[in-house]
Amino acid sequence: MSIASVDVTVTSPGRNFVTLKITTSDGVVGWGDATLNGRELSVASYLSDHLASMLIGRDEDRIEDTWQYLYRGAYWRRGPVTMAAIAAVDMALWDIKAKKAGMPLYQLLGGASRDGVRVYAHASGTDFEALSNAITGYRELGFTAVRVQTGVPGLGQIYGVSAAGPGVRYDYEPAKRSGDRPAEETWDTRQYLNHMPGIFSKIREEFGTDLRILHDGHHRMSPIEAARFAKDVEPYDLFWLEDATPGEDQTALRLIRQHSTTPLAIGEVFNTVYDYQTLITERLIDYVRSAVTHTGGITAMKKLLDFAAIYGIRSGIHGPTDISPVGMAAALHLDLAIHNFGIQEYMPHNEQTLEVFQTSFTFDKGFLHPGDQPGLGVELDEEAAGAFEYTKAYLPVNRLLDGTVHDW
Ligand code: CS2
Ligand code: MG
Repeated sequence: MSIASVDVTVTSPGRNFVTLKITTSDGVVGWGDATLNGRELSVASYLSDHLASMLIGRDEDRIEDTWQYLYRGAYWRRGPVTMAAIAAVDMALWDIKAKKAGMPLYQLLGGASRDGVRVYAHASGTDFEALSNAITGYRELGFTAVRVQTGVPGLGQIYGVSAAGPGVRYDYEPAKRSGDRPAEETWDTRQYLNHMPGIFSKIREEFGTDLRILHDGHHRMSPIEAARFAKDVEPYDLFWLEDATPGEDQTALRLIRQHSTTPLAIGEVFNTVYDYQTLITERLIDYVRSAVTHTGGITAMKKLLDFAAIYGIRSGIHGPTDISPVGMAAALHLDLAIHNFGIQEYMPHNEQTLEVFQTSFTFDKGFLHPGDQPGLGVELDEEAAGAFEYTKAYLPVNRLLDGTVHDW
């Protein structure tokens, strides 16, 4: 058998997604997520204009060889666009292999190492009252872990903070439909540094010590600011502090480690194991944050997590709404199988998205399970997808009070 056709679908049921479909010569279909928030069309073109023709006629069972062919053979390596395209091909081929074997993908990855995958929700609010309502709401849904983000007095809308009032589901869309230009937001690290420790203190007072609290710094602190923040929040026992400082300079995290034992997570903007090499071998992080969709797929992610396991580092796979249900399912199969599982991010997709993607993963009392359908367990309804046209949408640009473009 061989790969007979390769198709790319760009659809926008409330937000943009890119999905790859690979069909074999005897009609087995595999799906891959190629969604790169704000740069979706770049990945769609990389797949349609460059990779599709190279894949036709290849043996669909040779997943490792195809991965190496697309990575090493491309000459131009790494980067989010390339690795999202390779990831989509890889996911689709694993989906096909598991369907042909008649088993859920996690069985091909070594079988289940746990009964379910602990997930965390995004609780946010413009002030503590709204944040507290959001935490309460997610706890009532059975979540045992929440990422907490809140407004900072004096600053306007901050990314990652739901603008919905009390009583409305507290999540946010990671990309705004703002025409040809991203929206802009204002930031001031000093106000943030002075405000957040008090918020964590109030959360612990109100919700006790069992609740796992995560927080995302979105790369906005300098290394020394991140070191101060990580030290200041130590008493509140965070499950992790994410993206405390820009991670391209991996050695910057040495400074944070020197000052604090707050667990660190980084990597949602990384796309190969090389982005982690110092972080992992020097144990500068505790959780690997990459998305399967942005890191070359299941083949690459399994190798990265096995490498991290040697150093006592666990998974914290990225799972926002700008990872499609296909990418989420790929994460869940890995989460269920690997030994060094940490936690899985879970921002539930909206109703329109779940009309387009037929999913089989299930949520129960704070845990997800990928299901036991053969393959990934997600199918794209191409007809439903056709009803939602691509619409430009971008993450906001972040500026300091004096107008300087700031880290994101
Ligand atoms: C966030 C995301 O999920 C997270 O940890 O950082 O909202 C992230 O900013 C977006 O997924 C980027 O597209
Ligand atoms: Mg993040």
